Amino acid sequence: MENMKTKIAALAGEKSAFKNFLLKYHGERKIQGLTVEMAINGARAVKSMVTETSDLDANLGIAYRHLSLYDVNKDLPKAPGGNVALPEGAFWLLVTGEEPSEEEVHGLTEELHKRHEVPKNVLDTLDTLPLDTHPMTQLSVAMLALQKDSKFNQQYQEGMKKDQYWVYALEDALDIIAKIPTIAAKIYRRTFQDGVVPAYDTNLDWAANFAQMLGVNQDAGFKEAVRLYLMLHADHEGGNVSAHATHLVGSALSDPYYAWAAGLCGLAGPLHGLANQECLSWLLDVQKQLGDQRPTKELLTEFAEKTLKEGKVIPGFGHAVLRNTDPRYMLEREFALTHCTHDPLFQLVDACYHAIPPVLLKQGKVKNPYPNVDAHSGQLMYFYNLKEQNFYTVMFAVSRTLGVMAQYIWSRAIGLPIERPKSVPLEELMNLAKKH
Ligand code: AMX
Repeated sequence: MENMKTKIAALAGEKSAFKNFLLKYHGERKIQGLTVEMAINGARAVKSMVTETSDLDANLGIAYRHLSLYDVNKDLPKAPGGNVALPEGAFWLLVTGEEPSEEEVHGLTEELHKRHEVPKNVLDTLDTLPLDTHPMTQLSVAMLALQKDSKFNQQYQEGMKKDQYWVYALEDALDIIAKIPTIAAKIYRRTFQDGVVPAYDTNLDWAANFAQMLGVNQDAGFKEAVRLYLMLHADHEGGNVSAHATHLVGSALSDPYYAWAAGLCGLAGPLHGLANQECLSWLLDVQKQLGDQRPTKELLTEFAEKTLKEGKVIPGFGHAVLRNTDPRYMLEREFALTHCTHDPLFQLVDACYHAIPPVLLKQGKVKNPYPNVDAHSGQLMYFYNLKEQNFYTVMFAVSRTLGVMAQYIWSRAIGLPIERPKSVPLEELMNLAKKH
């Protein structure tokens, strides 16, 4: 871990100086004209935040630092015998901006194993919740129950200096990343299975151990699928609801536990993280309606046209920012083409891939007719026997912990201040519009 700390320490001074230079010499420069539409419609695409860890290009998809997801998956260290980049490596890249060596990723995995123990009071707190409590609610409660051990908060109470903020942010980030798989597995096992969590295995990497603790499939393919899932969902810029909520709450110097608990509540929204569970429900519904018929492009075209005529959206297609097929979808598709072409649900996903974009294009109003990651993730989990859709957003959350924690560290390292945009009543917006 010393190596990661040294890298952040070396970069933090440079980045802070750069931020101060921008503020001093270019602070008044206009980068975008604000419009009434931007103020009303959720500040979409308004360049008004700093996120160091990743950047979303409408055509190329997300880049973790300078690397596309294809390059992340190709270049970063793998598990022995595996073909998928380890998510720990993605975290290293998101934090330091550098591709980690095998040794650095191995060291990080070891560090996470050392920190994995979840305090008994947190597990007991989960056990007080009714079993029909949504898994995302359980996860948010557990995150807050862990907060009493925040090192950032302890140090803050003891008068920590500003240049030490990132050091204790990193401490909390590592603790949260280390513990969240056990908490998620506990939530899965108590909500959907017998309540017993398979033993934590320090011989495995972070994702493979999580896959094993879920206890649904001992297949090596499942461990690879979970590595892929956790690597692909780790970060998606700073403006999405969960990343922004984490950043906003963190900007008040609330510690990483408080900040991520807020982010988790945002991730639980149906327009954000919950969308993947809706996609799988839609696919299963289509499968039921098709009955014994093989899913062909022609049948799916008919089905999609019918869905649109009924005034419904087709889940898993389109995106608020992307204007091309989501690379996360393409990487999941490549994985499925290697591991599960015989799966009837994959065959349905494949038919959708070919049939739906032309139907959406013909309709004429959709800005992006291509599939997003949610159109595939559920099929992979379902194939490996993780069938409870209510749990899928927790999988997403375990992964996204990497990105939001990496950014939390950087927000403190470069001293980003409390967020406080100016809001105005609609009438004032009208007055402003008349003036310009
Ligand atoms: N099926 C049918 N209609 C669609 C559509 C789809 N998949 N995607 C967009 N449209 C419609 C919109 O509803 C809108 O119709 P309207 O003008 O009558 O209101 C019109 O096409 C233009 O929309 P847009 O500008 O292309 O998209 P958007 O930025 O408003 O919305 C999104 C983006 C993702 C909400 C939308 O594409 C959608 O509802 N997709 C299906 C749900 C989904 O896949 N969600 C997961 C997104 C990924 C994620 O963030 N996790």
